[in-house]
Amino acid sequence: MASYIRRRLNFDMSWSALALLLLLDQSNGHKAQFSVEEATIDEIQAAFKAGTLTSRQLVESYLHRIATFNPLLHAIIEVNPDALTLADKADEERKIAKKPLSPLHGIPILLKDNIATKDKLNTTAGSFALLGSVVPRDAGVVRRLRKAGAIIIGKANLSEWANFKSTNSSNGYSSRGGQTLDPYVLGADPCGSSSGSAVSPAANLVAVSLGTETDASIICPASRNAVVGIKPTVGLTSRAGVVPISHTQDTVGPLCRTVSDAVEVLDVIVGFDKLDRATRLAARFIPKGGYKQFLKKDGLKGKRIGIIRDPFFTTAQNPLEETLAIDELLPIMRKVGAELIDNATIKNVAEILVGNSETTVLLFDFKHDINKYLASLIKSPVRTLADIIAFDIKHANEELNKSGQELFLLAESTTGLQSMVYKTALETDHNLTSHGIDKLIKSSKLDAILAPSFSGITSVAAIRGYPGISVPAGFDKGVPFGITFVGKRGSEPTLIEIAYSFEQATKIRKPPKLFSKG
Ligand SMILES: *[C@@H]1O[C@H](CO)[C@@H](O)[C@H](O)[C@H]1NC(C)=O
Ligand SMILES: *[C@@H]1O[C@H](CO)[C@@H](O)[C@H](O)[C@H]1NC(C)=O
Ligand SMILES: *[C@@H]1O[C@H](CO)[C@@H](O)[C@H](O)[C@H]1NC(C)=O
Ligand SMILES: *[C@@H]1O[C@H](CO)[C@@H](O)[C@H](O)[C@H]1NC(C)=O
Ligand SMILES: *[C@@H]1O[C@H](CO)[C@@H](O)[C@H](O)[C@H]1NC(C)=O
Ligand SMILES: CC(=O)N[C@H]1CO[C@H](CO)[C@@H](O)[C@@H]1O
Repeated sequence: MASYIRRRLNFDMSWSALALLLLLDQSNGHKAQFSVEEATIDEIQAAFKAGTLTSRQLVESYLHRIATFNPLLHAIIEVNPDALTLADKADEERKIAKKPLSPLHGIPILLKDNIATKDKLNTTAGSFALLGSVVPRDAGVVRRLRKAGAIIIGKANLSEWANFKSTNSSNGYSSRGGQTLDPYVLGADPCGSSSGSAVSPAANLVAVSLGTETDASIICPASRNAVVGIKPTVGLTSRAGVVPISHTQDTVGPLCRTVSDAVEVLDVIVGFDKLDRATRLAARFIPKGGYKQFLKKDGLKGKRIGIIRDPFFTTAQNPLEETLAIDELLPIMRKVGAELIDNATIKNVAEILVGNSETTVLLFDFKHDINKYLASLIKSPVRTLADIIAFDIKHANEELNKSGQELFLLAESTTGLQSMVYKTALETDHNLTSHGIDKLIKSSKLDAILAPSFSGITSVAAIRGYPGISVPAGFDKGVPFGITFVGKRGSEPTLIEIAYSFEQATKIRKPPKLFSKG
């Protein structure tokens, strides 16, 4: 308890220091200039409208911060050489626009390096094996971003191959991009695999970003870098053109400083894509009028939320600190009207966490899906998983320096999607879900469940493509942590109401001191 109170004092001090600096700034008589630090999409759009900011100035500010801080943070693997040209184009379009533009128009967005772009940027999942590969087209989500007028500012560093190469890997490390650092505590684990996608908005190197998740890869880095991560229902966002792990579990989602920013990005990237069959089924979940209508300050009112203490409040890292801190947030949630069902239990959660059905599905999917992705490339140094394995051995100094490739080898030994082993594992995951979380949600009439983000809650959601949202919940010795709300497929409207209301009631995010004026 004592250290938690001490942390709260630090928190207050950093804000007063920041306030003092801002005052000094004004007393210097500097002309008020738009500061990108903590700027939201709505604030940026308001400045565009008022004529006090152009996309070019905005992109220049971010490029300046990237040049200053990225050599240390390694959060960004490549910057788009055309970013300023695209900004000029957006500025021109804004001048002559006859109808309202998308909220993302003229806004720079960073993409995890496993999301394909048909431009000067490489798409490599952080591996030299894909350097020089030429993609056939933009990824489905990128096509939607460009149509909305967003500016692709670069590619984010990641845990190489989205962390499906080795179990002995370092979060945020890729052979091409080096080690991504957590901007709050440089020696802390930034988590992964969407590490750069979380660190970059956290340190205000970009406005907003996209990551991908198979299990934890958006939720965990969002949590460790004090940003909001939305892991959408599988199929809500197209995976076409994304270097895959698993068509069963992969999903693309936003990492942003606020729930509102994340929702504005989500609105643009969701929808049907003929190149990803899962989007056809999930399209029915997209509400008329989009997701912004669910940004309700009183969104927690009347929501029934199950708190899964066992085992998630005990197996998470720094469990005591996080549990105590989260416990202090519960009365705030109750105060704004949430009904918390404490100690709710998912009966078979241990089976999900220690069983191997999830890993089995991923290993079978990976071989099938990565071979399909590689075959679709116009040009590539590698065409099959076997080629990647051989490439890594040949370039061991670069590719096998920090980890092995035992997951690649296990995946290569799988025998295809018709295998009974695969089918049984898929069925096990269905059963674990219907007998577990589904039963709890139904019997306790829950709107969502809640647990620390850095916990197995991500696996409960992952095995059946359920969505989750991580929101900042506190700092432990300076390292951020979040809590995650999970619901059934298509429950994004409810999760957004809950997450936004929680964020507005708690306002826990603060920028990392090392990379801000404070
Ligand atoms: C893509 O990779 C090639 C080969 O290393 C490099 O020359 C090029 O600059 C890279 N593109 C960008 C935008 O960094
Ligand atoms: C939750 O359950 C544990 C063990 O059964 C118990 O010690 C704890 O007091 C319970 N907490 C609440 C808030 O009900
Ligand atoms: C890792 O890289 C360093 C620097 O390039 C090199 O000295 C070392 O031998 C490499 N280690 C392995 C195991 O390849
Ligand atoms: C993981 O890799 C590191 C660095 O190569 C090595 O020191 C360590 O022994 C490895 N651990 C396991 C469990 O393989
Ligand atoms: C899944 O559940 C069904 C019905 O409850 C059962 O018949 C089947 O054997 C279970 N499958 C697996 C793989 O456990
Ligand atoms: C944009 C950028 O800073 N990219 C760097 C990513 O990390 C690699 C490896 O350290 C550098 O070579 C790149 O310059």
